[in-house]
Order: sequence, then structure tokens, then C-alpha cells
Amino acid sequence: MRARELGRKSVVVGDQVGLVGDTSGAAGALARIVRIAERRSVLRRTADDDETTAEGRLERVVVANADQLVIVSALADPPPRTGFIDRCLVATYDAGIEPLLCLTKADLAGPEQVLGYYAELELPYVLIRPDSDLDALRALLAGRVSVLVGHSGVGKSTLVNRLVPEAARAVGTVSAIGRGRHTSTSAVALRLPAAPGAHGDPGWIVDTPGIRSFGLAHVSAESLLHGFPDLVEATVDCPPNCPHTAEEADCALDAWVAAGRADARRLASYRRLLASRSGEGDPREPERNPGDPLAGS
Ligand SMILES: Nc1nc2c(ncn2[C@@H]2O[C@H](COP(=O)(O)OP(=O)(O)O)[C@@H](O)[C@H]2O)c(=O)[nH]1
Ligand SMILES: [Mg+2]
Repeated sequence: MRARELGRKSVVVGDQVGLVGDTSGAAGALARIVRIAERRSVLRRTADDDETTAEGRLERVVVANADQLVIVSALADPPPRTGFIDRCLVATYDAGIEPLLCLTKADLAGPEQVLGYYAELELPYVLIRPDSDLDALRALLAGRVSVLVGHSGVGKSTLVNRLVPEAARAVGTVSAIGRGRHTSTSAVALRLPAAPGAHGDPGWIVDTPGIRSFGLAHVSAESLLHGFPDLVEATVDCPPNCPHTAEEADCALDAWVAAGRADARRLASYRRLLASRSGEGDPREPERNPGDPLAGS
């Protein structure tokens, strides 16, 4: 249990803590968390599960001390949403951690469209199909704490079960994604088993069954732009305090794209995220960019 002296400071998955009391782990043992070590990284989201109340829009720490965000996206069924991936990339920049794109269901569709969209980024990725071995992924997870995020149905539980069979995550069921604030941030850390013949720490994965997306209301427009490293260089030519919106006639991002130095879809996605931060996004298709493969195609 948390000691009273921690005050309102919350303990989250990934925290390293100091304990006093009975740390034997025996049934009925009681220990208190008296100290939270300084965090190496903090992955945050603005809770957007309830836009109407102040509490619902609170910024929350999701995971502490993570090294990497594994963005799990299916190549089909459901189709990939680059708007979601872009949002996750902003979250990794904000948290100071590395992204890894994990493209599942590679047996159903090829990765060309998604990888083409990210051609200008050095975005590491792995392809997952039911019959492929997971050696490449395991190598990228070794020695690190990795947080897995993805929409429902992308094969996240299937993947977690392949990596950590004893985790027995429920497959094919929609996880707790209720609108209630108690279901929204549950995360669980799972220790990866040592691979036969491998040395060193195999790492940890953090499954986030209730997290549908990253609300970015707490991220500044400038930080948001750093989630788009292919665009950020253009803004040295922007007027001071440029809002980078389409309405700003002197925003240098338009000329940058017109000169072919970045993909117009990336600029559109950045501006869509900007708009969604101020509540102007399209609520019907929050994370789909034009050009994303359509459902069923
Ligand atoms: N074809 C194909 N189906 C997959 C793959 N991975 C998962 N599935 C199926 O996709 C559905 C959703 O998987 P699940 O792991 O529950 O997704 P989650 O909601 O992200 O946890 C299940 O029917 C899985 O059997 C894959 O690589 N290829
Ligand atoms: Mg699942």
C-alpha cells in the first residue's frame, strides 16, 4: 500500500519504489511504498475519456521509466490508421522514449503503404505474421522496458501471448474500454522470458489494455511538431510565434511541402493533430488520415 507521506503523488507501472514493512511476499504480508525514485521517463496522456469535466481532461502519467513505445498496428482488419501512429510518435517525443512500429497481420496485406508514408523518417519497424518467428522483435525488446499500444483488434493480445505465454491475455475480446475513468489507464508489466541461448535481460513489456489513444492536450504546438521530424526543419523560416495552421499565410510549412521536401499528407496530419488538440478535430474519424487504406479493402 501507499504510505500517507507520499501525499497525492501517484505510483504508476514502471515506477521504482522504496518499501518498508514485510517484503517477504507471503500471504497476508503488508509493506508500504514510502518513496518513488526519480523517473527516467514519463509517458503521459491527457485523459480524453470524458471531455466534459475537468477531471476527465486531466493529464495522467501512464507508465514511468519506459524506454520504448511499441506502436502495434495491423496492416489489415482493422486497416492501419496513420493518424493514430502519428499521435503515438508525438507521445514518444513528449516522453523522451523511442518508437518502434510493430505491423501485425502481415499475412493479410503488405506494409508498402504505411512504410511509404513514413519514408522520410528513420522509423524502426518489425513485421509480424502468425507463422513468423519473433526473434527480430525480441532483440529490440531485450534489456528495455517497452510499452505496447494499439487499437482493439490489431493483435496485441495475440502478440503478448506469443512473447509471454504465461500471461494468458484474452484474445479476440474487446478489453475494458468503458467510458468510466476507472477502466481507462490500467497497465500491467510483464517480464519477458529468457530466450534459449540468449544472454542478458530479455526486458519487460507493459500492456495497456484500456488505453485507446493518447490525448495530447498537454503537449505544446512546438513539441507536437517534434513528433514530425520531417517537418520541423522548415519552421526556421516561419514568422515569430507562427501557429503553423493552414490559415497562417506565412507558415513556411506550406512552401516546404510545395518544394517536395516533405509529404503533403504528413503536413495535413500534423495540422489535424493541432486542430484536435483544440477540440476542432473531426470526432467521427479521429485518427484516420486521407489515403489510409479503407476498411475491407
Ligand atoms: N490473420 C491474422 N490474424 C491475426 C494476427 N494476429 C491476431 N490475429 C487475429 O486478430 C483478432 C484480434 O486479436 P487480438 O489479439 O485479440 O487483438 P487485440 O484486440 O489487439 O488484443 C483475433 O481473431 C486474432 O486471432 C495475425 O498476425 N494475422
Ligand atoms: Mg486484446
